[in-house]
Amino acid sequence: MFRIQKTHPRYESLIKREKLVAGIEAGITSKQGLIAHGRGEAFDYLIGERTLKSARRATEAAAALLLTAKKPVISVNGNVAALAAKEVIELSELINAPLEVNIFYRTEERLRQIKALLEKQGAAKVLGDKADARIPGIEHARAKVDHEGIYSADVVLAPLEDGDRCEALVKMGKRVITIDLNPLSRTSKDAAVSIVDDIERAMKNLISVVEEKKKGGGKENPLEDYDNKENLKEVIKEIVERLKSPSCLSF
Ligand code: PTJ
Repeated sequence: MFRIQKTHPRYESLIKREKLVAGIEAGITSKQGLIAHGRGEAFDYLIGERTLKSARRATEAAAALLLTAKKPVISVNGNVAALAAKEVIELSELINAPLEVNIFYRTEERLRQIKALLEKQGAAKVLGDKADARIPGIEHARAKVDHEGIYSADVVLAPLEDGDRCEALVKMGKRVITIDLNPLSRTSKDAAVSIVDDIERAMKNLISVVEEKKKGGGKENPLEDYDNKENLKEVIKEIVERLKSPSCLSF
């Protein structure tokens, strides 16, 4: 890993890039993952690299959905594995949900590497290599899933997901929770709950809200008055307000 000085004003952002580069070198992240991350970075810049109020509301709803799910599954791709392996493992333990490696640019070798990484870091159950079921309406290898995992899940946490697959999962009747810095993506629009935030920040917040809820705290029924489309409009309002603020407009 390239050594980044902690004093660098963009330290955290540069470290994320280094983690993704290391992910590529380890055969975990796809090269296309770098491009996807660049798009995410651009949105994060507009957001102000912090968690918006609307993202906190979505996180409350996501935690409630995960805790009331009969069969939740957490989908892990090459970017998520490079940036937030520890956090997805911690969440899977907290909500007793398996992880499923489900990658867009599917190769069996990369799938194996991601599974091995998660297991090495302590994941109890990692699915994805059986690939004994298919998501209907999706072409080629991208459709492959495990029957006991995503295929039969009622709630799927699918961060940084492709729009086609999110739509197909929703058509299967699943409630999809996504984490995506782009509030305009098809995935953000189709999901039941979209957390518009960086994967690392979002996962850390989600873990702490789930922990709080398990102790009986937090908002009582956040799903009751949660409307994902309205919340996405709030995300855009918050971004626009920030861009119009004096701190952004002083050159
Ligand atoms: O490992 P694979 O083969 O499954 O590939 C993973 C990627 C992410 C390359 C693949 O799923 C892909 O191409 O995704 P998309 O369709 O580009 O969508 C990724 C979304 O994630 C985009 O809307 C990005 O803005 C968003 N994004 C990128 N980096 C982050 C992010 N959202 C949250 N946190 C990030 N760090």
